[in-house]
Amino acid sequence: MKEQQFQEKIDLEKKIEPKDWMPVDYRKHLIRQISQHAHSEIIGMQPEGNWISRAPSLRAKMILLAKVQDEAGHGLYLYSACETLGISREELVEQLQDGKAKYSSIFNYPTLSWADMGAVGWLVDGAAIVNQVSLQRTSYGPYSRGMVKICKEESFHQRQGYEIMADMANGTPQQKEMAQDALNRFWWPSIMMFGPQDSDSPRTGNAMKWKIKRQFNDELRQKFIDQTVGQAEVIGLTIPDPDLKWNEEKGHYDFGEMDWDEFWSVVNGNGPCNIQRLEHHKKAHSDGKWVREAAKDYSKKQKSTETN
Ligand code: BYC
Repeated sequence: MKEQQFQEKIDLEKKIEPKDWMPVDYRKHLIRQISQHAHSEIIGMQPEGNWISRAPSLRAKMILLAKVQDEAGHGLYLYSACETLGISREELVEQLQDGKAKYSSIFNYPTLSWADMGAVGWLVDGAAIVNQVSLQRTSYGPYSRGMVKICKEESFHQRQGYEIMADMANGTPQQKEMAQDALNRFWWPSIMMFGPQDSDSPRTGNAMKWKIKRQFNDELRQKFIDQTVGQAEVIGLTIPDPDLKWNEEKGHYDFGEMDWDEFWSVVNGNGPCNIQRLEHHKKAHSDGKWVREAAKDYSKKQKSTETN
């Protein structure tokens, strides 16, 4: 009965709020997806943080710093949304660090040149927006509201990345080569961010029934490809896919086969930077222990002063 009422509410596009009744599996599904999303934002700071000290101008440095700081903010909104489901921040961090929780595969690729900051903003944030615009309509209230704010900031991120790519593509032949190389390395991992093909996506059934996901992985991937091809053409770069071709009948681009062995290998912890990313997170978390303790003590002290 409760389950039926819950589903009716979802079907009527009403939001589920933290204190509402929800099936155990809906709660678990949300904790998994929102926490993975939060971890992606936090781990995603590393490949870009790598270039803050080497940004080519003060303007570029300020913009990159602001972007990386935004990602930290996104992680915090998402951890807070996840905590409304009855799990603590400590547990979430533990699940990330011991490998039980995932984060986006894309952040296990290295950022080798300044042009990679362009490719990450343009393609990775670009892919994230396509996914997250759709998630603004997710059925869980706190996740949905978090997505609205995050999407606004992601669209600035996407533009800063595209600006870097455009400047480099219009620069010296060597700069153009760097931009093309970054596109070559980030194209396939970016389109794999949308997850496995629908036929291989075990979570999609429940996610769509409960309106946690609002569009299929393949649908979102196609949308991203359709909108990105023209952007590459405008700045004179070539997408590294010989099978990419406009299909007049479908009104979409056809594209080549993704390397699913590579995708699953990265997802399962064997990508080029998986170990490095987690080690870095563990070190930063342990170095920050005194700050967390001091903040807790301070807030305890404040509370006891207020009650006295
Ligand atoms: N990477 O049944 P499926 C950002 C896992 S970051 C790793 O399709 P689902 C940003 C999947 O979790 C953007 N794992 O699952 C930050 C599942 O494993 P489990 C991050 C992946 O959940 C800084 C299994 O494969 N965005 O914005 O229905 C700088 C089966 O897959 C991936 C989000 O996280 C992957 N790419 O669909 C720049 C959005 N793909 O949990 C940008 C929220 C799949 O069963 N998440 N897996 O062990 C989602 O929308 C969905 O979770 C996904 C996957 C579309 C990613």
